[in-house]
Amino acid sequence: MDAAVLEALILELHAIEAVKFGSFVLKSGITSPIYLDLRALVSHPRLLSSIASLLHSIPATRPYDLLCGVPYTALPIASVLSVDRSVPMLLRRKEVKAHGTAKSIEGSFRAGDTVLIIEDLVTSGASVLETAAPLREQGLVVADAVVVVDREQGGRENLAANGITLHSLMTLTEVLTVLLKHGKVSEEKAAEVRQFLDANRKVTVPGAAVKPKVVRKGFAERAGLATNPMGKRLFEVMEVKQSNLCVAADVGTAKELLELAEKVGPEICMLKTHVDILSDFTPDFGAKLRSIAEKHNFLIFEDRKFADIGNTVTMQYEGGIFRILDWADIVNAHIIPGPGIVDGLKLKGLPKGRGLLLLAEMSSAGNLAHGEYTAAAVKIAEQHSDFVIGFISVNPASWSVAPSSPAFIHATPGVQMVSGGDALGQQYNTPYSVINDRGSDIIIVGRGIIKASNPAETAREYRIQGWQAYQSSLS
Ligand code: 5BU
Repeated sequence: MDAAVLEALILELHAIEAVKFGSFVLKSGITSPIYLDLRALVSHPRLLSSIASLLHSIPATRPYDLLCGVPYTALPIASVLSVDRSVPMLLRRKEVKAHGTAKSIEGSFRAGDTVLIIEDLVTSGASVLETAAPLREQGLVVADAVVVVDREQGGRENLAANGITLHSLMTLTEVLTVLLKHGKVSEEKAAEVRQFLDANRKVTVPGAAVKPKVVRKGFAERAGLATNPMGKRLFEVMEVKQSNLCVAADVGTAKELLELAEKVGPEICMLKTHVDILSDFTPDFGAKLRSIAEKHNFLIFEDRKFADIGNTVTMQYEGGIFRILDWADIVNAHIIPGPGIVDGLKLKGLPKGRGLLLLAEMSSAGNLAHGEYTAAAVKIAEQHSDFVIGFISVNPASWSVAPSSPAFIHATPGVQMVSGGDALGQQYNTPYSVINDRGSDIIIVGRGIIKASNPAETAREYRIQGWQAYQSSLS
């Protein structure tokens, strides 16, 4: 955009108090010295209209058939653009009705149509992704998002990691520079905003270690190649439910876990448990969970991470209070003790038709599972392909020794809509980057879903993102 036009626009936004300085608590919980609120635009039709036409003048990476505004602030902007340029619009419902037609997208479209997303502000990119997910679920293509202001807090990178190119009229830095030039903000406040921006950029570039995109066989075809019945079943469930989502049910009680399993059950191929964190565990837990798993057709994966000698793990698997063998379809094991651990688990698990995942990599910062260690996991898996169904992997596309059979499945923890991490070393990548760039098959999501205000709806969004990423890696 022309510098003079940009300058005038920023001054107008300031004049209508769409840009404010002070101390504001943002949706993410962080305190910001600058606040942008474009809701005021509805009271200024001329400005609204010029913003809409400026957004229209941004070239998208591919031609689009439809527009969709992110609810709610961007809806008037999208409507004006739609009317001005005669481009039909879609409406994404923020709250999907549980009854009636329960449509999440309103308006006419055909699968394969391309939709341009319109948004007022982008911080992490999460809101754009929430709108992209149900559009993509309907078979619509989302390649570009145009926004008025990019807050430069990782949104561009997070959207790119989900296959969406972000285009903005202006960045927060540009807003600040113009307002400073015109004396609308003090040097002192401007320095505070700059400091805030530097401290909150959160730019993890997911592309840093990204390999060429993985091209793989479909899950249905891989089901036919699986030698272990549980591995075969997992592929089949994934194909039938169009889900490569595993929810990590890290809640404190069996009661909460069973409730969560009911809620997210329809969206998942697998539920991952840590049975030893349940304070109210009773011996009937397994039977109760299995009946929910049967009802919603998902597998149960107890993330037990066995790590002892063969003889000990047979007892840990079958006995004790938890009797994991009775109810968990799948368990996992470290390979640190050597192949004897697999022999031990197989002794108990194989006759019951169970499957095993080997920990080839981990998601936490500074972990030691890489290189030779990962290669050793592959070797052990190949020697026990009757029982080992695959791996806990983080970036299988980067492995120097890849498993020879596509029957082995990769499941990856450390997944959220936005890349980043927690305070204790967990590292997150996006569903798109995990499946499409890193070559994994299943996304394992814990807090991204269980801490959401609506876990069922959020699980649906993760399922769609994971499935779309997988589909795009097929072609
Ligand atoms: P989160 O809330 O999405 O960070 O939960 C991740 C889950 O996956 C949690 O249950 C971990 O115990 C589990 N996990 C992991 O995060 N990283 C690993 O390398 C392995 C398991 Br193995």
